[in-house]
Amino acid sequence: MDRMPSGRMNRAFKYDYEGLDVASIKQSLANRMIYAVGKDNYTATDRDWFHATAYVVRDRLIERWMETMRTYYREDTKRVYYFSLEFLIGRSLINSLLNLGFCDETREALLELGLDLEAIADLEFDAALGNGGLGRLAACFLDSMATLSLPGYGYGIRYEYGMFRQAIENGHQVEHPDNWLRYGNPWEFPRPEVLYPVEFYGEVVQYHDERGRVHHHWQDTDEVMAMAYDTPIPGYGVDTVNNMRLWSAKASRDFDLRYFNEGNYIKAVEDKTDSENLSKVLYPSDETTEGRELRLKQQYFFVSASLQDIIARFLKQHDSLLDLPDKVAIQLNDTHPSIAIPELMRLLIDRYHQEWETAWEITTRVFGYTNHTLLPEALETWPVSLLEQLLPRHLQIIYEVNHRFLNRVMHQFPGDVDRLRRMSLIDEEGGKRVRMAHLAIIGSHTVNGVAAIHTKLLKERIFRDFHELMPERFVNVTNGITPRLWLHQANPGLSGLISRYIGHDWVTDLPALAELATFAEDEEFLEAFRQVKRANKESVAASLADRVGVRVDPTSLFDVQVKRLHEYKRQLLNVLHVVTLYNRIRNGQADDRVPRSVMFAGKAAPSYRIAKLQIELIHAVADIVNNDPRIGDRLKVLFIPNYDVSTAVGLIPAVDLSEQISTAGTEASGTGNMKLALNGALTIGTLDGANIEIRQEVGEENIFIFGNTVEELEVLRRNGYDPRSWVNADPELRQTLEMIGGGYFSPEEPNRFKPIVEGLLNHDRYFVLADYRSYIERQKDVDRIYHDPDVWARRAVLNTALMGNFSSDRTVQEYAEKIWGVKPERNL
Ligand code: 26V
Repeated sequence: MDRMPSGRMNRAFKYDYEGLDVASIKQSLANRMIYAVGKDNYTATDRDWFHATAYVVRDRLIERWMETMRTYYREDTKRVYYFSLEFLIGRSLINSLLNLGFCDETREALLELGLDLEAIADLEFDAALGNGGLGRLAACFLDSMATLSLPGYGYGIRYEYGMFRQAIENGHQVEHPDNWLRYGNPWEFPRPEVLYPVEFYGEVVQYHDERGRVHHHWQDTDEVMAMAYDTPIPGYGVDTVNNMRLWSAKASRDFDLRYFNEGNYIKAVEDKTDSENLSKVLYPSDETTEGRELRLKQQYFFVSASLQDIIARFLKQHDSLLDLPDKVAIQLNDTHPSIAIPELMRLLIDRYHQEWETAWEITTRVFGYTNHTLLPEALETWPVSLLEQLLPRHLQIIYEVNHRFLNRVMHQFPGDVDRLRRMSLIDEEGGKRVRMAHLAIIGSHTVNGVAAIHTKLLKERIFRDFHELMPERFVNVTNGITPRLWLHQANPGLSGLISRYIGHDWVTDLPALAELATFAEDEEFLEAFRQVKRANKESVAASLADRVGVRVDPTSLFDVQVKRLHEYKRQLLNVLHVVTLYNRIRNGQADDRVPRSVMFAGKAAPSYRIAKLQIELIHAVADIVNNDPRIGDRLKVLFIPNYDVSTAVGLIPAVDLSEQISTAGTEASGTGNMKLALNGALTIGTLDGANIEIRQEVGEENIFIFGNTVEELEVLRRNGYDPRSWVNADPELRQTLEMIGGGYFSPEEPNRFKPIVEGLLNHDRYFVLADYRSYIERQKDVDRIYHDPDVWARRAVLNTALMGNFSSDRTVQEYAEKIWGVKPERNL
């Protein structure tokens, strides 16, 4: 895509826009079944119908896609390139139909053929090319950029295997490969001709030219080819269709020839597999860096190919690379693609013969860097020794950047040696390592956090020195979510209701939901709202009976925590509440409590022992609680396996209570919190991440806040936090811990959960025990409010009504203005 069609093609190519009416769609379905799938009425399976339907949609995307690319070219629009190791897209069929505006027509056409659109759509595999929040954010941004007609391109890797599929066996997580391409991917277009070489290893030699200037030559490298696959990204209600370009590794012919010439055919084929393994699989451990060579190779592979592609596109229309920053903005989604900074320097200097200063000026004007985490173990560093081997020229450039940068710091803060040590790109302790966040900050014009408190903590804590040196570089851009997927598509009942009352504009103008607040006292509206929630809960209850084998009462309070399993997210605190409630019910201290169904879902990183043990604990508690006759329907505990985008879309509309209970100062933003509140769930949460801004919007009365604040935790830490003292002071907490640690939930293996309790008693790094009592109290308030369906419904409505600020349209607009300097393309 994005090639200017030659004049010849322009004249010769006449196409008709494919029709969007029922008759045209029906005709296309029949044609696509025969000519693309190669089956007829008699042999077609439901999956074949999925593919035929996808092709029908795709045909209608392509024309708009090509027109969009031609327009960007013709208008010479400044583009943004979103560099991300992850795009958590999920399914595309319904999304494309809704965005293009012929979902109902397609449903009708299929119905006339005796088929059910929703059943067919369920057969699509999720594109799960991401771990969690960071990857899903990238997908929401693509939707918003297209909807706003912003010229935004996603660049990433076409993993053959996405996020692992989680199975639960005997309460344990078992990982299975996600072979999502097994039946083919109808949305992608392979571009075998869009192919770039990417070099690894080798050595750098210096030479002087006739004018005595030093040049660097990187030679004797291994070469891997990057081949493009393009996926169209349609905007909602507009003709804009943007592009996501993902790279797949292909062996280079050089590779083959070397061994072929030696007559070693088998070795040649082995090597081919080796290099093609590069894009084989997504790394599944978020928030901890593993420091694996293959991961760094993936990063450089996609960054190098993308930059070559971007420069080639630029040079088709421009002569001077000095103008690159006027036409190109690149956003780095965390530090994962930050090797792009030395790579662009290398290309400018070694390939395009720019001076260092010019190259640096261009580079820093092109890049923006988004930080997504405050956890120290998630900040990427790479061993100098690894870079030296794998990317020797880049290491040289990094050293030079560091040298110049530290000189500047030395000038500003003479004699402050410790500051130099802290700010250096090289961490000298315990084997030299390159600090990728420092590289990203120095090499970008703007650094942003993803929620107000997160940005504040970046400035005050982890990047304090950098903020002191260049305060204007740091900005906040609070995350958002796309209302197209997370309300319009996920919750047709609520969407329909909203549109009947206030019209349909909210889909692209989420703040318009505020008008709903005027109906928060309207009996008829409240009743309709309650009925929608009830229907959503019934349908989830039915599917849970299938999927988990537990019957939940649809009138019970649906209390839900869905997110990656991580200690800082504190699923454990939730479990402590469950056990406490269980005890109270058994003791007759909870006769007035409403029935609750507590649901968990989320994946643990395969090597994260404690997180996996927590999954076991949830299952063990569920097993005891759900089968205790004294409890009956008053408390149910469920773990929903294999949480993914589709599961989220199915579940979120049915939730009453959203658990956002991370330790204050640990969750950068959270976006699940937004999805749930938008769908009328009330939040129980800490003053962390975007919870704080959600509280500001929906009002204190409509959210349940508990726990220590960042400042209070700071005091606890300073005074030497002693978790045991909290247990000694709280008999109910003590009983809860004794049950878990003493084998109440694991009678056949009494010590099974000891490590969890020991972790709490000895360190409690995330202050679970310090927040326990206030959490339990807040949960009681939740219960009290839920007792009155009117009061609850009113608060739920206000949540939906007042979440307008958290549309990713707003987020992307802020990036466009504050960081990218791009404008919507008006000619589309
Ligand atoms: C780190 C690593 C380390 C190396 C292995 C693979 C891998 C994959 C992902 C990550 C970073 C995870 C950071 C992340 O997902 N942060 C989340 O970003 C969300 C979007 O900004 C935000 O809402 C969440 O609060 C934040 O945890």
